[in-house]
Amino acid sequence: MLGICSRMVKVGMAKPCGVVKPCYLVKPVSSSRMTGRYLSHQKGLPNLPVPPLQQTCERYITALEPIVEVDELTHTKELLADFQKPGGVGERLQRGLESRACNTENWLSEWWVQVAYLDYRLPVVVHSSPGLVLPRMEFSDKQGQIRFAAKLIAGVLDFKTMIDNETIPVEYLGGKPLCMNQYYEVLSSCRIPGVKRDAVVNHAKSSRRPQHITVVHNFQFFVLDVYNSDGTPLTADQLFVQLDRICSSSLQTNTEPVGILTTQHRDIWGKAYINLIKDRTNKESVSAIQRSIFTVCLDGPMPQVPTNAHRSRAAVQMLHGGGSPWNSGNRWFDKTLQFIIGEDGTCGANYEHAPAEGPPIVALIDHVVEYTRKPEMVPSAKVPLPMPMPKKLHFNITPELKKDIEEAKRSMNVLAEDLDVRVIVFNHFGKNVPKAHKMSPDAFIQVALQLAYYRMYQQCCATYESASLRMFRLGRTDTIRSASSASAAFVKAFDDPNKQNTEKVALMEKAVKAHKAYTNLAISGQAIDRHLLGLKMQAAEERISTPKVFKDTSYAKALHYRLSTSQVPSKTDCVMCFGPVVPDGYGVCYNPMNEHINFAVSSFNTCKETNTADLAHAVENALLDMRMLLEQTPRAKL
Ligand code: COA
Ligand code: HC5
Repeated sequence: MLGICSRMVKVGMAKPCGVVKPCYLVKPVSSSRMTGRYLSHQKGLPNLPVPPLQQTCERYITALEPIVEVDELTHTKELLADFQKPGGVGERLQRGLESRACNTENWLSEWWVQVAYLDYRLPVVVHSSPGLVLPRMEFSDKQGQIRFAAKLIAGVLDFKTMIDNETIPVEYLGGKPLCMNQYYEVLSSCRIPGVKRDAVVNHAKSSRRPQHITVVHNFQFFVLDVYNSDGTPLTADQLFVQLDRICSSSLQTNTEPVGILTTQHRDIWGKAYINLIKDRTNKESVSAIQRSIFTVCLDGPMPQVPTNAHRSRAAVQMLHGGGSPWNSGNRWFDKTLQFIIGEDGTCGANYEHAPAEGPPIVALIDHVVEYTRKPEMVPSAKVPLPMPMPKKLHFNITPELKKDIEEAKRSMNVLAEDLDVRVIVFNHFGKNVPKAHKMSPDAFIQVALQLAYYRMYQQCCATYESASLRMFRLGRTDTIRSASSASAAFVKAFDDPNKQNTEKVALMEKAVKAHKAYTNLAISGQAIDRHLLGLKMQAAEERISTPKVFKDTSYAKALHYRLSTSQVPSKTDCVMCFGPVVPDGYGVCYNPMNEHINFAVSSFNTCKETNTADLAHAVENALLDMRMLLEQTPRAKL
């Protein structure tokens, strides 16, 4: 079994004191609090390996076969032969990487966070930060909204106790324990914009641990202390009182929604940020948001849509807020974790991706949802401690900042218009059917995606699926390349009337097995993408010119992921969503449950070649047709 699962093995978590330093912190904060058991768990994890050079070169060629032209492949083979010849540049870079691996906790993580996130300059909104849509809750007015928000906050604080006590259950993948560092990075942290490169700060480990969250309502920000003076967390009832006070004191919509600045292109926001924090009040307000444990967005309405489009509208709300007339200004998108709650029962989250992958966020949310479903506690007889009024955060908006805000609104609205995101619930089957046919459900879904794409475009495309590297200390992700020669052979044969069903089934089995094999090598640190990135980064580090293999059209094609996909499983019946990573591509996130699969599919309206609804429909048909083929075809005994 290879699903990420947690076993109730309590492992005390220790402060990453130097040994397990979160490498993407710009200014590492003091590291004296965590104790031994977390450290010994982390220390016991293997180091991320550097795969053999020749293996990566061979696997790279194999991966290119279904996605580049024959002459491009021939050319790339020549470049690779030169790259890996004895005494060549490849060997030198490989040695450099191996020595980096000996001298760091993880040779890749810091580079990855820089390249994938902090140096990436498109807005985090849609382009980087995922949204998470929870099932619609049973409330439909302001009181219901804040009652639910109060419970949710209490649930997050309950989870935080496990973080503070260092008792998050260790998770396992394929029977191996996983790195737990990401759990310690998602609360009390925030991205900080820079003019050329961003940074992430985490205040959870500072000596003055943050005691407050931020709440946004009608585009106005408030600081809400969530601990009583005796150190106990505020109860849901106390939180309700405080949220009610916040809402009553922010009945008017703020006409200068400073939060919208965080939706901007990062260079533009980086410049505006310098201006913004020149003012002392602004600087203090921004700092309060950055330091807060997390943010709660109490949203206003969203545009009316038919009932069957509610989940898709919720995906829009979680990804970007719907544009400036709706809720995009009711956010601080740099905040690592924002919980979003509408008045109509819609709820979910948006998270800034740099500090962590989806699974830790989902584990936190699963816990919170379970917590909110517990029957209401009878208010304790104890007289509640007096609570200070939540503090409103003030901003002084100069004419220049006003211009920046207007510009941010315009860009956000263009992006909101451009994104077409749809949530579909595939109700016919879930993991049960592939399992009954002795196939990996994830591989089955990925092969179906390949079939769907091929049917729409009569070609295969470079496809990305996230693979967890958390078996290794400070591991993040590598790429599973779902378009393989085996998947190409299957999708080409599927609608070919000259092929027998038995042959199609054999090709399907081969494709599914090839995918599972790639998955297994990816999660064990033997995939190609992060290694190739590492070799390229090592060349930059050693100040030698970028080797030709990385300037090659094949490399560009290999990285142009028209299908960017990710499986994010959860206990709760929810769905994660993200945007495409190329202008002419799709984002596909799915949550396979036992008897159904939740999908979120996205693409850009400005691209004439893509269509979200068509791909979603094609995926449903591919899944159904693959099942039909299996059911109609007697298989040889395995
Ligand atoms: N026959 C029967 N059952 C099978 C099977 C087979 N041939 N192969 C797998 N299964 C079962 C598994 O035992 C597992 O059972 P469970 O439901 O009881 O857990 C289930 O099917 C799912 O396995 P599979 O579909 O193969 O996928 P996986 O759970 O191993 O996940 C990845 C694959 C790639 C998603 C996973 O390895 C991973 O890396 N996840 C992290 C991704 C991530 O980080 N995403 C977010 C990025 S921000
Ligand atoms: C709430 C979870 C959303 C999943 C986000 C995700 O899969 O991000 C991928 C991260 C990675 O390193 O593979 C990137 N991707 C969205 C481009 C697939």
